[in-house]
Amino acid sequence: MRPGHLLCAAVMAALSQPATADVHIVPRPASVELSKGQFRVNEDTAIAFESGWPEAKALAAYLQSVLQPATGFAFRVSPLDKADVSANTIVLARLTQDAGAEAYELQVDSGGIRIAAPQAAGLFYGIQTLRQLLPPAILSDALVESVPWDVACVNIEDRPRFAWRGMLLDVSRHFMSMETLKKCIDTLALHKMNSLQLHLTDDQGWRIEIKKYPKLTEVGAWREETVIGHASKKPVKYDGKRHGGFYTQDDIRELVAYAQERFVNIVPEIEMPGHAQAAIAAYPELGNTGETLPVHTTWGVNENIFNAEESTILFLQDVLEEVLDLFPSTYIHIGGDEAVKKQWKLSPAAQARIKELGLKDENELQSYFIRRMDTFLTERGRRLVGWDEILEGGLAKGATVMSWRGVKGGVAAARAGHDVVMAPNTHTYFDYYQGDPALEPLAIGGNLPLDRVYRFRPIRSTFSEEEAAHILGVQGQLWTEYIATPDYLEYMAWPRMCALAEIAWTPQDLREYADFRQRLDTHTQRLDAMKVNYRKLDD
Ligand code: TNX
Repeated sequence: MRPGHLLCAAVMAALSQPATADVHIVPRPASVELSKGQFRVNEDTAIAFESGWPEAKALAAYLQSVLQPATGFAFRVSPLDKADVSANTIVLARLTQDAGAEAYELQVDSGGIRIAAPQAAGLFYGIQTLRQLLPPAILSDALVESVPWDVACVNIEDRPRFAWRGMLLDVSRHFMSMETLKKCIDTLALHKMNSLQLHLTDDQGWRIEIKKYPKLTEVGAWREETVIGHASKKPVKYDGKRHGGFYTQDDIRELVAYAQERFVNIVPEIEMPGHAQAAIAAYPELGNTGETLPVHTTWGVNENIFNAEESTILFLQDVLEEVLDLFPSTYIHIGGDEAVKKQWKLSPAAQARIKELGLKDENELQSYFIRRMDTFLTERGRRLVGWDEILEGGLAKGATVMSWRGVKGGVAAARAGHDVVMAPNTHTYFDYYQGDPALEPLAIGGNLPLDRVYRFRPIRSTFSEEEAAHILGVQGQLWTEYIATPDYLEYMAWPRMCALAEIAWTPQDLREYADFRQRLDTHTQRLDAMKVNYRKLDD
């Protein structure tokens, strides 16, 4: 037998444990032991939480709130020391051994259910697994009658592979409602995803209220019209309809709190120095030409970038100051991609600035710009993250790199000692087609079917242990040039985000496409119950 066959046999043995024979959890847990029998949730089932653990109390209420709508049962909630836990109880308990911040154990026997974790996040993920052990209809927000709410007897020990399990949502190209964002957070949480990067600013719209600079939203949040069809198709046609919207600071606070309750960290992205036309439309002095520009109405890389004057750097730091007040995230994304240097090359002011600072060229000016933001954020206890272009011209040590132009930038960054989030357009751009373009709704281009996403390996076999430790995780991107509605957003996101969740969570040696694909047949019933408009599976 060739070595390949041996490896294959070992993987097959792992995959054929009874584990996934009857439980179809996505992402697949690290360890599942299935035994005979089941526990039936009924109108007398109670919930008990570890006494003196306020987060467990809050999660008991959360568990009650997710089990009630479909079952119609009350689920009495009480602390463990007061509860009669002899039978018919779902217990949320503290696990004393240090299994990791997000780890949990879940045991089901015919008498009851016990979820235990060292920290609250683990309890939350145990609850998500429990929701998937119940019949898919449990995820319905309306009463579902005559379903036996049975849970198979099982012993699960689980923890994530990566700490950064993310999705990017571009709310600049198309504004998305609070309701859409909340549903998105709920769906991510079910998949144990823990990071949502909001791409809040770009050429086509500025989407966050900044008190000090009201024109950013008064002017920058609205564009006169939007290109129809693919932007590369000439002649370009426009719809003549004003598009826009923004999140007030109260909206942002509400959203951050909603996400926190679901263990999702929102990473704000404020783009600089490129992708800046909406901001320049609001405050022309931020640009290089003095020209008054409109908020951009078509797609593509744009040469209108911020100038690098001290006043502009301070303006953007004022913006970040308000952003930091709203978002508790350690990581703050400053963009950094696709900053075309043409205007800096032509601008006498930019050239004078390069001289004054003793820099070599425009790349070093970008690097200076980013370093200023890095120092600003670091002084405030935060960490800068940016697209892989921030490596060009040198990068401050503490900065984190998001690798989008394939994995090359990420590999180089990890080698240079930076933390990395893998977000390559080769495997994680969910704005790309997922089937034959002739049969799919209009997308930006590309070809990224589900199985290709699934096969992505964030850690290369050539990485040293130290380099591998710099890979924080993975992120799936939803750029929304061609995604104008919540339905289409869900169509592009799911089930590809299910595949990404499994890359992010499941040990590599338990990942196998055929096994995943089989579980998806059950899992899509859950998405149906949640009314998520996922793309139907190919056979
Ligand atoms: C490149 S990815 C961009 C975005 C576009 C996306 C479309 C990145 C850092 N920049 O501005 O929306 O391609 O796929």
